Amino acid sequence: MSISSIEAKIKGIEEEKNKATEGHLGMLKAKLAKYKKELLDLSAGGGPGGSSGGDGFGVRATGDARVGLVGFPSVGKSTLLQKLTGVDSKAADYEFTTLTCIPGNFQYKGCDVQLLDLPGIIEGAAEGRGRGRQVIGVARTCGLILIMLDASKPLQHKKIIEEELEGFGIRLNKKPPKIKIKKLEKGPVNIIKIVKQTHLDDQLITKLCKEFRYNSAEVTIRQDATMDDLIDALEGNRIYIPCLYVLSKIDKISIEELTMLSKIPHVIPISGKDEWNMQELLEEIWKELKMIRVYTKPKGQIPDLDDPVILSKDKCTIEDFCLKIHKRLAEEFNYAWVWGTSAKFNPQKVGKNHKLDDEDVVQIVKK
Ligand SMILES: Nc1nc2c(ncn2[C@@H]2O[C@H](COP(=O)(O)OP(=O)(O)O)[C@@H](O)[C@H]2O)c(=O)[nH]1
Ligand SMILES: [Mg+2]
Repeated sequence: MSISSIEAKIKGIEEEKNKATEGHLGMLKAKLAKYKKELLDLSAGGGPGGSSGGDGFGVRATGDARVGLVGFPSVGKSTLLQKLTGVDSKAADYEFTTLTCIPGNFQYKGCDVQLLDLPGIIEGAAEGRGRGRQVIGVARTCGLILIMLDASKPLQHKKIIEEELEGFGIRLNKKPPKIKIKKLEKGPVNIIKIVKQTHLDDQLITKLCKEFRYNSAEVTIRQDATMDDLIDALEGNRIYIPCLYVLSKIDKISIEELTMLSKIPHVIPISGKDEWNMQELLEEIWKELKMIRVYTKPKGQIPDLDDPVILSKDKCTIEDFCLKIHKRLAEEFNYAWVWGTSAKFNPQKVGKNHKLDDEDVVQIVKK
C-alpha cells in the first residue's frame, strides 16, 4: 500500500472512531495502530536532505546524555540552544535548519549533555512525511524529550505535538503497561487478571489479541488496563521517554497567565531571550535524566571533586563505574572503598555489584 492510501485509511478510521461504541472503538484503535506502524515501516530514513544514519539524523552522540528538543517553528528552540550551548543554528541556512537536526552540548554538574534541536519534525506535514523513522531513531537515543511551547498558544500546540509523537509509538512520561503476552502453539486466548479490570472485558481482550494475530496466547494483566495499554502491549516496540514541557517567552505574558500555565504537569516556564529560569530548567533536565556523579579518590589523596564520573541510575554499579573509566580497570578490579550515602559505613568495602548513589566517592583497589 502507498503512503497516501494508508493515510486515507487512517483518516477514515479517525472519523469512524468518533461515533463508535466501546467494543467497536477497540477494534478501530487496533487497526489505527497497525496502519500507523505500516506507515512508519514505509517511511525509510532520510527524507530530502536528511541522512539515514544509524540514529536517524546521522548526528554523532557525544557526552553522557542526550536531550531532544521539539516544538513548532518560532517558539524559541534555536534561541534556547544558543543560550545553553553557544551553538548558533540561526546562522545556518534556513532550508538546512528545517531539514536536519542541530546538536549542541552543555555542561551541568559535571555532566556533558547533548541537546538536539529537531526543527523539522513538527513543522509542515508534507516535510514531516517519511520522517517517522528518523524521529524514532533519535528518540531511542534520548534520555529526555523537551517539548517547547510558546506561552501565547501553548495548549493547542501541546496536543498536536503529543499526538504526533504518540503516532510514532513514543510514550511520554508513561511506564510500559504491566501486561505480558505470550504466544502459544494452540488453544484459545487465556486471560489472567491479577487486578480487577474496569475498562476491558474478556471478549474485547480476546478480539484485540486476535486482531494482532495472537490467536492462541496467555495474557497476564497486572494493572487496571485501558484499551490503549493493551494495544501498546500487543504492538510492542513502544518507546517510553520522560518529557518536560518548556513554556517559552514568558516575558510576553502576564503573571496571572503564567500562574495558570504553570499548573500544567511537568512544565518549566522560561524566557530564552531574557534568560529567565535557566538554572531551574537545567536542574529539572538533570533530575529527569537520572544521572549520578561519582568522584574518584586515588589512594592517599583527596577526592577529585571537579571531574566526576557520570553514571545513569539504572546503570550505577561499581562495575559500571570501572567500565566508564576504562575496560581494563573492570578486569583488574579486586574490591572498592565507598564513601557516601550508598555506604553502610564510611568507607565500606564493596564488590562489583554494589550500587552507587549521587556524590559517592570511590577508591578502586586492583588485584
Ligand atoms: N519575547 C521573546 N522572544 C523570543 C524568546 N525566545 C525566542 N524569541 C524570538 O522568537 C523568534 C523565534 O525564535 P527561534 O529561537 O528562532 O525559534 P525556533 O524557530 O523555535 O528555533 C525570534 O525572533 C526570537 O528572537 C523569548 O524567550 N522571549
Ligand atoms: Mg530554529
